[in-house]
Parts: sequence; structure tokens; C-alpha cells
Amino acid sequence: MGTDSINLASALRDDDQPGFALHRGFADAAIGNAMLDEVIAIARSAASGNDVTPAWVVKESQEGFVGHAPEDYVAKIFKLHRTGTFRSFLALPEVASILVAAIGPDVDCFLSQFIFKNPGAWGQPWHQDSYYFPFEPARPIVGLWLAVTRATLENGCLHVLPGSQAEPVHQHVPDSRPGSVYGYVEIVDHDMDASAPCLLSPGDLMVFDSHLMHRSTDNLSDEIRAAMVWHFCRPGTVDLGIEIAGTKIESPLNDFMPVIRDGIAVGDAVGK
Ligand SMILES: O=C(O)CCC(=O)C(=O)O
Repeated sequence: MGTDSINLASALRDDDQPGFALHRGFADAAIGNAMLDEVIAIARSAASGNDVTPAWVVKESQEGFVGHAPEDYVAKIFKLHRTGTFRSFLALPEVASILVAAIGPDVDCFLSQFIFKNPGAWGQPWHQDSYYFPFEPARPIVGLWLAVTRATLENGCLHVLPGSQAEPVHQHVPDSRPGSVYGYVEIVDHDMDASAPCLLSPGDLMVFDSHLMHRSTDNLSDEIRAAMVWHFCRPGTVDLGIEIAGTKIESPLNDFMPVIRDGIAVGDAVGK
């Protein structure tokens, strides 16, 4: 399914559409491997006590989690989209074409995260990304999820609920598992029986609307299930923040950066 043959904006947001699109074989697996090398270097540097900002390392917090190398204990690394392969990927013409079709001629990237999902790591419960994005305007917000490794039922692939982009943002309750990753929340007031797993190969790319309900399951295998995720909006989108003790706090993980202007990617691309 290519961006030329479908109306991507409709596929993502119209009520009778799935709310996501899958581009199989989108990128060479070498691109994901380069990203994995870069995040491993960041994880090791952080473990040695170095300042790795702007990168923001979040470790697994489940009790009894087993690992050997520093990166084995990392759940996610945020704020990567201004550097390295994470940045240059966004300048690929094929990426620009998807983003223009999904959002329009002007696009900002505001969030990025590399998800390690090492063996034994828990998945992320059912949620809608817009729960985390108290923005004005609230939409369009679009995510790109690049499979760095294969994603299988055993290693904790994504599951989506097609059509759920038509739902408002539901109530989310805190993930009840003690030691789950900081910030995980869960939708418990919706039937997920019609959900489907997304079985992916390295280099496959998922594009999804921020109201789409999705989750990932636990990694029960002995292999890593890694993915790189970016989120995008229109320029001028404002983070309204959440109110804590009477003060509006914007997420420190958000960092709005231009990626497309007048339909043209800003920045240098890597080869596919
Ligand atoms: O890849 C995962 O394990 C979860 C990703 C996810 O749910 C998200 O990026 O919103």
C-alpha cells in the first residue's frame, strides 16, 4: 500500500477507515540496525556517567528484570529526532511523501523514542497516543513506527483496534502492574475483541492516527523486539500541558522541530 495509491489522510482519520496504514519493506533493515547501534552507544555512554542530553534514557523498572549489558536494562530512549540516523531518516523523500499525505505540506516532529523491548520486558497497555498529547489543535497527530527487528506474537508486537480512531480520547487509568514503565496508562472501558496483531519484519513502517487504540504485549522470547517511533503535527501546534498543583507543565519529552516546509523535507537524508 503506497502513499500514491491511497488517500492516507482518509485512511488514518475517517470513521469508516482503519486508522493506520502499513508500508511493508519501507526501509532497508540496515537503517534500523544503524539506529540500534546508535542507541546502544547512548545507553553505554549514559551508564558510564556521561551526559547524553538531549537523549533521555528510561530504564526498565520491573522487579527481577535480568540483563547483562547496560542496554539490556533500557526500556526507551526519547528525544532522538535532532541527531544521527533518527534525524536523517526524516529527510528521506519517501518519509516526506507519507507525512505530507498524512498531515499537509508543513510538518513538525515533536517526539521520538527508541523502544528496546528486551527479552522479558513488559508491553505497553491499550492506549491512545492523544492521551499523552494535550495539544491545540488536538489533531492531526500522526505516529510512524519503524520495525527495527521483527515483531512477533512471542516478542511483543503491536496490536491495533481498527476503526478506533473514530473514538474520542477515552479515560486512561494507571497501569496496575507494580514496576511498569513510568507513565504507562490503560484504557479499560472499551471492548478490544476486534483487535489485530501487527506481525512485522525489519524495515516495515506503520503509520497511525493518534486516536487509534493500540497496545504491545510482553516480550516472552529470548530476542529483542526493537522499534523506532516518531510523532508529528502541524507547525504552530501548542502543548497546553497538564496541570500539576495549579501549574501547567509541558512534557519535557516534547521538542518541536520542523521536518517539512512547503512539501519539501528540511535536512539531509540517508540512503534507503
Ligand atoms: O512498541 C511498543 O511496544 C509500544 C509502542 C506504543 O504503543 C506507542 O509508541 O505508542
